[in-house]
Amino acid sequence: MSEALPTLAARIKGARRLTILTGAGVSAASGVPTFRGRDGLWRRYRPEDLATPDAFARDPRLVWEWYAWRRELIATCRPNAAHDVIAAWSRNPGCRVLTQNVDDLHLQAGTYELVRMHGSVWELSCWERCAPGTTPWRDTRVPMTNLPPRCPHCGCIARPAVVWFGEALRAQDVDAAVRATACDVFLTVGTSALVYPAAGLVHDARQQGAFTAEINLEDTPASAAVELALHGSAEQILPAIARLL
Ligand code: BJW
Repeated sequence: MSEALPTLAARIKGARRLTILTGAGVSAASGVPTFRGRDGLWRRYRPEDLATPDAFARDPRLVWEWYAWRRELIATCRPNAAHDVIAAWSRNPGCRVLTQNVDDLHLQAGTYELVRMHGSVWELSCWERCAPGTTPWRDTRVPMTNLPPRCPHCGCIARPAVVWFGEALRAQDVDAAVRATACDVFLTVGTSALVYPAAGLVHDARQQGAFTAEINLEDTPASAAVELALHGSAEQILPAIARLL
């Protein structure tokens, strides 16, 4: 670790194009539960019961109760030191931030050039895909009453504007993420590197010649593929790197 921090800091300092991919671990210190970690959400709930279009079709109220509960929890959370460092770096030209997180804490921290690959729990869209309702709208009500909420355009059921398993990511987000793999340094932070297409980006970046690094509490499938795998918490390591720049 002692050598690794200055090495990564020097790479970041020398990079014209820096891309950062984040996952739930970046928000863990803010109090947002991860999915697969030690108190992760998938330890208590089955993804197929709650985070698929089939689950929503079967029981929209149940799925909405889960999202309403998560929204209440996230509403009490604030960005942590990891979000703050990433937001500061994002103001440098050539820095792009890709997040799988739906909590919007990167936005709250003031991150520029942010791609929210899996959407946001604070946005809704029309389940029936009526034309105006395919553009997500913001709804930050906490607590949510009268579940499930309705589409303001057609009156049908609304859904969380997040990407569930088996659903395609928005084309513009995939395009932006793929473009961002053409970079000098690709840093993957706080993600289990299990969920595609996000998990494939670090490999694409490396193939194009980027220096790749990972920050995580533990090894992931990406660890063996990156040049530098740093074990530790994002909220400690990122500020430590920022101090070296
Ligand atoms: C810390 C820390 C600290 C803790 N500091 N670290 C290719 C191969 C295999 C499968 C597929 C494939 N392509 C597609 C698939 C299927 C599927 C998939 O990937 N399945 C795998 C699980 C096998 N992918 C999809 O279905 C995607 N869609 C798709 O590809 O569509 C194709 C298509 C095309 C055309 C038509 C139709 C379809 C969609 C994936 C959507 C994922 N959605 C979720 C839910 C979002 C909504 C919600 O939040 O409710 O996104 S699932 C969940 O996982 C959420 C997350 O964004 C995502 C990733 O999780 P993340 O962020 O990595 O969190 P964790 O908990 O897994 O890990 C946390 C990490 O942090 C851990 O490693 C900790 O150690 C670490 N950590 N504290 C640093 N303080």
